Amino acid sequence: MKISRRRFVGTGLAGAAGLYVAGNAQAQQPLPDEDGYKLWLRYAPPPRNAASEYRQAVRGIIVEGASPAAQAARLELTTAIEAMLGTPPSDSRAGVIIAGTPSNSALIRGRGWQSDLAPLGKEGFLIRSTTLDGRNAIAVASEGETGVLYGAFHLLRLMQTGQSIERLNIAERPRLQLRLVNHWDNLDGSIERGYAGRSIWQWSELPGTISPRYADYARAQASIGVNGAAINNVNADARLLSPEYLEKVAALAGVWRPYGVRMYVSINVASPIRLGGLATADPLDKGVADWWKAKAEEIYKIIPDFGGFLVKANSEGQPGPKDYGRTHADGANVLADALAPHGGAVIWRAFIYDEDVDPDRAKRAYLEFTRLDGKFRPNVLVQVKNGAIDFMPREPFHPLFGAMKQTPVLAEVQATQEYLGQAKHLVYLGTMWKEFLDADTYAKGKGSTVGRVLEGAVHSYPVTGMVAVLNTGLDTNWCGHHFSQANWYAAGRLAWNHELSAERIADEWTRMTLTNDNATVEKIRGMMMTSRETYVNYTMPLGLHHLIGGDHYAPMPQNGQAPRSDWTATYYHQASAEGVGFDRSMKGDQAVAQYFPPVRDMFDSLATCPEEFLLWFHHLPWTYRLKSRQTLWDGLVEKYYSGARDAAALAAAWQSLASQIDARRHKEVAARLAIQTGDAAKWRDQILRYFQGFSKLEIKSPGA
Ligand code: GCW
Repeated sequence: MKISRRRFVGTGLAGAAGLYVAGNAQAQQPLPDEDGYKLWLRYAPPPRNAASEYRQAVRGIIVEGASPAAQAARLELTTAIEAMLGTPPSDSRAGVIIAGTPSNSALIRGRGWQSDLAPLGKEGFLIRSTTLDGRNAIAVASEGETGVLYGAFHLLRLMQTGQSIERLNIAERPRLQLRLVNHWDNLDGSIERGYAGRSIWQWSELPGTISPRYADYARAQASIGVNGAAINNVNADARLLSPEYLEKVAALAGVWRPYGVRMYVSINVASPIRLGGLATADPLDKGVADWWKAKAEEIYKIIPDFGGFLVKANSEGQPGPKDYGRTHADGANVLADALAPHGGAVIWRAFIYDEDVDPDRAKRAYLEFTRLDGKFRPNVLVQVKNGAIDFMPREPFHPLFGAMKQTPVLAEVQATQEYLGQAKHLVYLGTMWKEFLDADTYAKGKGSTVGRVLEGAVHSYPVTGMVAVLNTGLDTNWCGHHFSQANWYAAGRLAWNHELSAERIADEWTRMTLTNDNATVEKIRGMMMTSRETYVNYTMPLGLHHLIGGDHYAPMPQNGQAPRSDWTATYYHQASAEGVGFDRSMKGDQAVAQYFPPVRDMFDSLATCPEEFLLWFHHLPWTYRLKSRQTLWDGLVEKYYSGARDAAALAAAWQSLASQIDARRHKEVAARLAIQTGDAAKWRDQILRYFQGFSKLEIKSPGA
């Protein structure tokens, strides 16, 4: 396919080079308005001192190879450097970037780095300072073309964040193999839990019309190392597998291919009935197995590098193998057998919570899946949400991490802030995901962190990965809230390397997206780093969870009516005159026993249970003494008050940066921060008043 030169058409910093000097503390002119479309790939002029270094280092770009992937790398480097530095004069004494693989580039092959490249694989890369014909050069090398592209983006990131590019010797490889996103986009253009406009996939126009946004999407994904996307809602419409839609899917896959983004689709398990006209979708039925085999063949004919199927089955009304008395393993295996000859995978979600399994929703998935461990085909992966309930503002890690010894487990996190202020609140999730990835499961003793489980270092997994439910929509800035872009960015960066710090990721994103001015970056990073704790405090502190109603936005602790008890709030908080919290201790429903012993004991004992999980694991009297010696009631009051106060402080901090950010984005973020500040105070008051109805204790507002 042809790679168009039109990048980020019609938006943002037109002809940015030379318009202003980033590191804008002394800027005289107002910054040009930006709309956020370019995400973190704005390629704004670098800080002045860095720019002169870069100008010396980068006068020319040589990307050998004619494939679409090589073209993509060439185009990215060329347009980025041009945007950052202005059109460089040719200067034979100055430097050049050479990029390629040993097989498509004689200049790379000639360096003899093959043995250094081999362990990095086709997605890993080297970036090294070297020479070419006596001139300084920077080489970006990989065994694979996607690796070259990733290396190019990495080099550009160094420049976008104002770092020196002299004496480079960088070797990177992704820690996880599948770095995926899931879109909960429906075929009618709506998005389940989408807060940034309608779906970016224009189904009615495809395959004839290819929006330039599709390639920009793929570029953004490649820039953070995302290598696959499931395009449609897990509450899946069977029609997606019809020939008509598959042709559209194939067209999109073609746009993504040069950027190393593979296509996955969510399937409806009842497709053999709904599409194929069969009488059953029983996974053990021969006709059903044949139907899936034929469907897989049909798909691979038009999408040869198709990634596989994502499946939500027997969950929240979706059909599944249990409808026929079969297990989740039976359901996954029939699909796995159909995909295996083509190299595809089945990603089976563990988000299931049938009420007949256990009275406690938090225990159900573990009970169902641990007994199936070892029964799945090798090309089946189980996709597990970070916590056992559902993307709450804070959950302990899901006990399935570390418990599946023979089945590879992918982590599912949610960038769409369904329960975290949606696209209205500034909540940076890098810190939340790090808390999760760094949590120690003790599955094989100390150091068995979730991150290490995911990379197959605890139990050896043939395939590894992490997935983010993405927050993109047709809004010009993709994510609704400008700061929600940071969650997309962080999801990719952490899937690439879960050991990166949340702070570093926030720093990178801020520099690339907003400004390189150090003092401003520091302030914004500070806002981002505390934002999630702030959100927890004004919504569900001390281990409270699921205090929500229908829209999952405003907390609704009074919610006691729903088609299922485990969709209410009262089921979870269990507030009464005596106290509050869900007793999952060994004296309660023993959910703690699903964790490995030291973790189980830590959560079980009030002496060691971290207070942020207190009411997740324990039901306690309102007068229970916290570590601070405050009563539980007073402690709760303090949390809610500090949360609302800190939300207001976020808005004030942003206000103080008005001269450092372009007026448009500053105003748009400020408007959302005003909503956040107002809601935080409202929610604090509503929730405390509700619980006060049980505790009958005074709300002593701190500082009041
Ligand atoms: O968080 C819940 C959401 C549902 C979603 C479900 C899931 C796609 O409220 O909207 O459905 O989880 O993850 O399957």
